[in-house]
Amino acid sequence: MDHEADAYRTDLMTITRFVLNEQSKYPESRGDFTILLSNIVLGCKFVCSAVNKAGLAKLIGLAGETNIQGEEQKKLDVLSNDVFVKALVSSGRTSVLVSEEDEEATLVESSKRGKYCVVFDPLDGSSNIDCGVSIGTIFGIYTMSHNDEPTTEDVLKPGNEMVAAGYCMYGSSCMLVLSTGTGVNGFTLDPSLGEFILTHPDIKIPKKGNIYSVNEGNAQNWDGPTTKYVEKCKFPKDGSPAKSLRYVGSMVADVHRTLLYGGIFLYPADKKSPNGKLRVLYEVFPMSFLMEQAGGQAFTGKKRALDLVPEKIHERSPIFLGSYEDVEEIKALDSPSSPTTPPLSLLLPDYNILLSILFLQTHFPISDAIAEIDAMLARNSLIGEDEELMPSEISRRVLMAQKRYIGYETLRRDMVPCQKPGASYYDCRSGQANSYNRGCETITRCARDTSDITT
Ligand code: AFP
Repeated sequence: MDHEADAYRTDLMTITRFVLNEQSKYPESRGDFTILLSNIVLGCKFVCSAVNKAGLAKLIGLAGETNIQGEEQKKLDVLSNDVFVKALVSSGRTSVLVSEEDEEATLVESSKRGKYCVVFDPLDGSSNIDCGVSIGTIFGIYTMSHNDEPTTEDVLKPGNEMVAAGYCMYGSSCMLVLSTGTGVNGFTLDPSLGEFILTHPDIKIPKKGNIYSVNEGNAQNWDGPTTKYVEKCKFPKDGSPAKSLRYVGSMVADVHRTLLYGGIFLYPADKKSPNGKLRVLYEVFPMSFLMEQAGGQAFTGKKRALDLVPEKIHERSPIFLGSYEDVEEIKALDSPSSPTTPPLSLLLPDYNILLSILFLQTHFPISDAIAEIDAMLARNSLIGEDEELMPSEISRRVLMAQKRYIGYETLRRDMVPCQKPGASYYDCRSGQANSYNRGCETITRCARDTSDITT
């Protein structure tokens, strides 16, 4: 008889035992985190049981309310939110709670306050409830940095200040994945014991994966780098196999698969949603925290996701997260120094060559303007060294070069000649513009597409 294997099977590491073990590494710890976590675990067990019974108990269906994002709330959303808010407040270890379902943060009454702030989405992916697809709870935990009255400012902090994050997935099994900042561990609920048991110790995401996960129905509204990346997944030019597409539309399920199998999950910005769809505090941050702890990366399209500093509790951000090398590829596409970034001449609309001469004329003598344009064109090998071209031919070649850049169509829709009297540049239609000065003029640039226009 294999006693050792037997012992292994009977020596069950429950989530509480796991956290107590962790706690014992910090002699000054008073067990507050363990108490907080047990209350989160209780909420997860309750929601798991409610989700399992949903079909039978008629918990699905509209509750007749809409949440603050204007989405229809389901009964299960309402129930899950109530359960978590009550479990967290009654733990006596929290001061500020932010839930996806509540417009305002909950500031816990003084007699029940503790040193933690919890941001959470009690039931993410709720549009999947009715068809029994995996859904989940996502949470992130901050500590209060002072003893004064709690305010929402206490959670408007970058994700890299979170002390723990996790999710619970209500799927074919109920799994809680947790990081307290020292790696990622996965616990599966044993329904007969009612305990989460450590089943996936020290989860590491594969360095590179062969799955990409995105809502491709939004493709017509994506920007250049996103379109280019997804094209690369489907039609790799380096001889590597094409990636498979998997998309549930439930972040917990999509991120869970990404964590275990590798690859990339993206919810990018698009024309309709310039900040993406997913919420920074209780979707982007906790999942980014877990990804980094598992050896992956999370990127917003501009910077490391965990370095974002949210200004509002329900703020959204684009997100690209997953295997280290897959996210590196996205970053390379977005980098301003990337050779794929179109230069100024290629960002201008099709009658650009003349317009750009005019534009430059307002700042430079005409000879400098022409020399500048020649240099820009030569850098892109549009004109051979001995060629002498008419402006119309130059314009035609520029237009063709522009079209080779996937982001060009997107860009054109977004930019219109500026209507302001005396201005000679372009405005963003999106309203997502940053203004800055070039010479004596104010130039408006679109959020991401045209960031290189400053060059
Ligand atoms: P719901 O809670 O409305 O189902 O939204 C789920 C979610 O916030 C996240 O879990 C998914 O990753 C994402 O939205 C799916 O969004 P799309 O339906 O736009 O693909």
